[in-house]
Amino acid sequence: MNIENEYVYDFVSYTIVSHVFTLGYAAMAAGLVFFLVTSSNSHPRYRLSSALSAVVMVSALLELYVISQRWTQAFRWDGEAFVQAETAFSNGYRYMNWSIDVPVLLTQLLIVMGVTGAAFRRAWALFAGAGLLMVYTGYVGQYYEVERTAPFWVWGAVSTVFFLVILVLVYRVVHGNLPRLPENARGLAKSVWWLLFVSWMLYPGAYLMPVLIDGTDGVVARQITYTVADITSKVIYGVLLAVIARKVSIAEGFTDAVPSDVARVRGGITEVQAPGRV
Ligand code: RET
Repeated sequence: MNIENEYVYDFVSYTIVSHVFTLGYAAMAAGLVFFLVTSSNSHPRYRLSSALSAVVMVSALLELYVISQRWTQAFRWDGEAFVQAETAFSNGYRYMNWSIDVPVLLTQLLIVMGVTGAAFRRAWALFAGAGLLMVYTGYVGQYYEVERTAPFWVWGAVSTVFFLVILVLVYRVVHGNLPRLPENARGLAKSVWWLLFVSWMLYPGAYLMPVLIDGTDGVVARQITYTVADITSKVIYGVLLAVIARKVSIAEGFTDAVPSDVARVRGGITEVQAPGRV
């Protein structure tokens, strides 16, 4: 049982949550178009990252649409407030979505940072393993958020251990591979680390929200937190990786990236500038 089912909502609180869900899946739809349209801007080697962003967009779009429908079905207007209806609301859909998106988002990082071969396989296995364990242990814990008995804290703590493993690994993947990137992409790669760190921290914040803010304000704050986290950790993160992939592609001589950036057509002859000047 999630805490959302414990309350009666005034019109404003109920509709804010409803609108925030809509923003969430609309952002995923917009991201989907962006990633499909721009994937050919980078070298085929990095296009898989855009394809994976598209996968993340579709899975999150579906999940957020389902959760938003669930919100509508779980409460009904009784003339004064929104009260509990036949079905229960559940945040569990989010956890199921993360079990797709967490491994996929981390795989994108490996691709764009140029990790290949055995190093790729090793990091991927650690990311996928720790990612799934983090999500599923948290999933068990969230069932106890109303009573907040021992399992809520214990499973939350176990999940946090896997989260820390992921953070250390992400830090290493980003900073250990900076020298591989052209200079004009290094600052952006460091921003990816900060964006991931801050946006992923919002998820445990949302897990703890019933402890931090009790009542309907806590529910509104939690769904806003989730939506901000979703848009930054999936859409903005994907856009940043796409920009890095494009810069790396251009530096590696991928002349189709943005023709006006890398080549000047003079009298039908394409003159390619030296890598590093673009
Ligand atoms: C849980 C349980 C409480 C402890 C921790 C958690 C971490 C969740 C994270 C989720 C990230 C999700 C992403 C989804 C993108 O699609 C499971 C809430 C630490 C970090 C990035």
